[in-house]
Amino acid sequence: MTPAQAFIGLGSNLGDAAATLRSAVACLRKLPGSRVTGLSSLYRSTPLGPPGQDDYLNAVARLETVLTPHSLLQALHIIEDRHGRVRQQRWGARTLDLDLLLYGNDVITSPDLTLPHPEMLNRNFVLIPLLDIAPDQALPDGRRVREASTASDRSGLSELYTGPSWSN
Ligand code: A4P
Ligand code: MG
Repeated sequence: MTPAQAFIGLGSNLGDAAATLRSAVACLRKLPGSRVTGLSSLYRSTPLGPPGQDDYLNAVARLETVLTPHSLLQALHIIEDRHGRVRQQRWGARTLDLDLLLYGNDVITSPDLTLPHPEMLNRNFVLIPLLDIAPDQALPDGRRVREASTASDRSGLSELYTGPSWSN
């Protein structure tokens, strides 16, 4: 089976967020039938959502995988759970959030999975790290992410570590 290329958004704003994201990347590297082929810089970002939350740390990873989109999503949920993720308030604080942003050119609208991730083009904390590792990334509709995005400014975003070495 030819592997698909998937992009995963990582976010954390509870506890030692940098350690959590480092550990999450280590888990991604161990996923069966998968290989991490790219990792963005690590960013600090202003929280989107309910007030009173700490800043987030965000990054994006590229994965080559033979897992199906749904089994990959399930694997991401297991990694979230392993890091103490408790689903409470929508957009509320979390130890680890793993979003499947893109999976090849798949377009999916099912109750538990929407692809491409519906908010990815509106969030600079997803777009800027994605463009770090895949500057010419295309969407299923053929447009480039760069052209389709509405959030390529860097307001509220600061690069903490340049390049992928933060995860080592
Ligand atoms: N789901 C559907 N499609 C997907 C997909 N492509 N990837 C479903 C991942 N999950 C997907 O997600 C809710 C349900 O969405 C899941 O059961 C899954 O089957 P969740 O992670 O349990 O809940 P959530 O994260 O609270 O809600 P939501 O709407 O996914 O929030 P987001 O979009 O993940 O946003 N601010 C900053 N600065 N940085 C952040 O990273 N993140 C969020 C969360 C809010 N504010 C933030 C950040
Ligand atoms: Mg989520």
